[in-house]
This record gives sequence, structure tokens and C-alpha cells, in this order.
Amino acid sequence: MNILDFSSIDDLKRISREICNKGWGEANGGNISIRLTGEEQAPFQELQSADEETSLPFAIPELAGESFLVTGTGVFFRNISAFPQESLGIVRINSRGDGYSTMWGYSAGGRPTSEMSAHLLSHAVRKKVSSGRDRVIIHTHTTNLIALSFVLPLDTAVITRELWEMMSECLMLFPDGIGVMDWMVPGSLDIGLATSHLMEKHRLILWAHHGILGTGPNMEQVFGLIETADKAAEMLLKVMAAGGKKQAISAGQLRELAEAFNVDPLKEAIT
Ligand code: 2HA
Ligand code: ZN
Repeated sequence: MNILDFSSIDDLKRISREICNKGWGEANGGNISIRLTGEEQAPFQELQSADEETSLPFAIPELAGESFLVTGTGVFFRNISAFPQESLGIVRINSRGDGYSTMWGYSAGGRPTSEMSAHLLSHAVRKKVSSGRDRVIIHTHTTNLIALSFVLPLDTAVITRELWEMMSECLMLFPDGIGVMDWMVPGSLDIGLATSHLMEKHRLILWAHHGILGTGPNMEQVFGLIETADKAAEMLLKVMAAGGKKQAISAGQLRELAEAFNVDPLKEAIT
């Protein structure tokens, strides 16, 4: 089996192009990880990595033995399609969940994304809370959501409500809201721990003045979630620039929407 034929690699190439088309993929901004399916992990189960194991500053026994396709540090999204083997790698978590080895990729001597802590800690949480369904994490520099983080209070309930009010689809697509974090140092263990904590409740996390993380079962759905939130943010910025809201979807109408589409919206955002 040729690893470059994995559907996950195709998906990643396609979505990284979409991200660049959106203008979110400047330079080496953003990173993506996918927990591989049993079928995609199979070729690595018996393999021993030639590389030394890299220790993690935490233990995630929930992910012991799992393999992940992860974008490399410093990789430009716009180059992934042309150079997949250099830009991407497959890493396998050890049996204790406190280290990983590279099984394939990073062929020019690279290593996984600088945001590896946020990705792995979030995967551990989402595997548990979604009963294994969520396998993808995308981090990207969504222009409009970043801009909003300068003008709205950095509060989960406030930003969730503002986005829900912009389009009917928002509450349907992310009833669990958008978890909002203060600015933190990118790539740090602290940003990873704080992100994974919020991932217990939300599939979208806003990193103030930096970008967003989204999670879900596949690339398409995660990209769709992020694109919808960023479109709502874009509209809110336009509305603000045009003098502010004169009317909006009301709390009562949001409740009607939730009932009609049988979703359970984040309570604090709909008071
Ligand atoms: O450089 O986006 O957050 C990749 C990043 C770090
Ligand atoms: Zn980033």
C-alpha cells in the first residue's frame, strides 16, 4: 500500500489548498492532524521506527498506540500538495502515551507542528467525549475571527451569541458554541492544556489575536464548521462598520431554531 494514496492525505492536500484560497494560510500559519483509522494504521502496526522516540511533556494513555498524520513544523500550506512527503509525517504514540515516533514522512528532516501539544491533548479529549468519532483537528489563521477578537470581549457566551445571531446556520452547526481563550504563547504546553480543557465542551476554540481550532470526524466537516464561523465573523465586522445592528435574530428565535433542528444550544449564550 502506498501511503501517498491514503484518503487522509488527499483530504489534507485539498483542504490545505482551500485554506490558502481563503487567505488563512500565510507563510507557515496553521497546522492539521488526523487520527488514522484502523485500516490506515495497519501498515505501521508491526513496524519499528528508525528514529529515536520523542518524549511528550504529558501522558495521554487514551491515545496509546494511535497513529496520526500531522503537518510538519514550518510547513507552508501552499506547498503541501507539491511536497507531501516533506510536509507531512505519520507519528505513532507509544504504549504509555508519553512519547511518539515518526513512522513516515518529514523526509527533509522535519518534525511535527509546533502546536503538537494542543493537537494531541485535544485529540485525547475529543476521542473520549465523541466516543471515538472526532479524528481531525485543524488550526488556521481565520482573518475575520481574529479581527473580532480585538473588538469583542473575550468571553465564550458573548462571542458565541454574536456569531449565532449572524446566520441561522450557525446555531445549527455549532450549538456547542465557540470556546474563547485569551492570548497565549503559540506552541506552548499551556496553550495546549487550556485548549484541550475547552475541547471538553466545544468543537471550535478561538485563540484571541491568533486563530481558531476546529475538530470533527473528517476534514470536510471541520473545514465547514470553521468557514461558517468565519463567515459569521465577517458579517459581524461589516455590520459593525455599517453602524451596528438595528435588528437581529432574537433569543426567542434562537430557541425556536434549536427546537426545530433538535439541537441543545450552549445555555449561557442564549439567556
Ligand atoms: O506556525 O500556526 O500556531 C504554525 C502556527 C502556530
Ligand atoms: Zn497559529
